[in-house]
Amino acid sequence: MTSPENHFEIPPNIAGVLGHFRTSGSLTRARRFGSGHIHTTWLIESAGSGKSAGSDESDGYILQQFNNSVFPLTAATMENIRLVTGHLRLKWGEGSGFVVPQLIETTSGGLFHTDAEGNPWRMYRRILPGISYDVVPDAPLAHEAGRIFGKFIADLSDLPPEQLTVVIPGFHSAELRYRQLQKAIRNDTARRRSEVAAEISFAELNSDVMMELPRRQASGEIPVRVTHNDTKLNNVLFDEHNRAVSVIDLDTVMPGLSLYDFGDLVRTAASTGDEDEADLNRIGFSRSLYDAIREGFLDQAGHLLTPAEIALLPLSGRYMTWIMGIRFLADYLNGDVYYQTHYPGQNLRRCRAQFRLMETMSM
Ligand code: ADP
Ligand code: GN1
Ligand code: MG
Repeated sequence: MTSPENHFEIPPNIAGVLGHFRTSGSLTRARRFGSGHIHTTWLIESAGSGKSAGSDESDGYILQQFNNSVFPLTAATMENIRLVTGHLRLKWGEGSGFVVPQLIETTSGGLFHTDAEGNPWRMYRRILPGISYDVVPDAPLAHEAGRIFGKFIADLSDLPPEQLTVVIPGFHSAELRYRQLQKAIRNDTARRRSEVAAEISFAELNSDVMMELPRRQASGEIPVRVTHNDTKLNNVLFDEHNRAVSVIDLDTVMPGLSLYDFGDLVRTAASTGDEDEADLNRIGFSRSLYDAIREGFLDQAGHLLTPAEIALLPLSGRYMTWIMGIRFLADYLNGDVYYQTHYPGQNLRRCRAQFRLMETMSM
């Protein structure tokens, strides 16, 4: 289970930022939260921010310093989220058992606040209990995760993809990611190339097979849909009975392929190890977890998917695992400039774990 309470600290600028949002109740505490690799996330605890007026329930908020190096189209990214959450809210209402992340407006009615240094901030209502997992504990939980991401695609299938801005072009393009890796190898900015000869070979060896998916997309066999595009397991929130109740981290929701969503969930929820597991013997693909994810996903989205999409589900797990492996490798070569890292060599460990997982995959 993800331990959200990383460490306690209140930077001086947080209080100032909070004043720009329409919060209720008194805000009592701020602490770093979650295990995302992109934004800097704070849990803001409050007394009396419960939904009913006068309630002294303490449910709090999630405040994020938004990473606008990764998402330079900040306003368009937030607008995509507004559109998607508005659409989902029509279907995931009270009593549905599902919770749509709710943005908190700024005092001027905007979706984000820009501080004096030019950093964007945004805020959500905290979803409780909001349990997330980095590694899947059992098959029923993998099934739940498959179901909610299948439901996500199905419930957004009547939102035309062209209404969303492509906020990161080529986000899951094998061609683009491979070119970026080759550039990182050529530049060797951090002078680490000689350390990673084996990983570079592995990436190259698998590149041809991976181009199958873009080829099939280019031939028009796979439809473009509104997809989440960052469906790792810890972007699902569970309740205390391990029911999947919400999908978070909506920044990358844009036109994409169902196979990206299925594949990234397979990468993170059919693996027996952590994304950065150092002991490669602890990493393995679990066929029973894969089957559970597939069953849950198809239970909700099966009626939508074309025969080509269904036939490519097994490849999608390898595809997304390869994509993430080469992205971690490129970031390692570039000197760890994209993903947040918590110790030296973490990106290399992440890359090795992805490649090990690929070697153990049999679907
Ligand atoms: P990143 O893009 O950095 O991964 P996320 O949006 O996924 O950022 O948020 C990081 C973590 O914060 C999540 O993994 C989750 O634990 C927590 N979190 C985010 N939004 C909420 C929310 N609305 N309610 C409860 N927890 C949340
Ligand atoms: C990032 O935001 P987070 O930590 O959920 C990344 C994903 C990767 C993931 C790997 C915008 O996701 O694409 O799959 O790390 N998000 C972005 O753990 O690059
Ligand atoms: Mg996340």
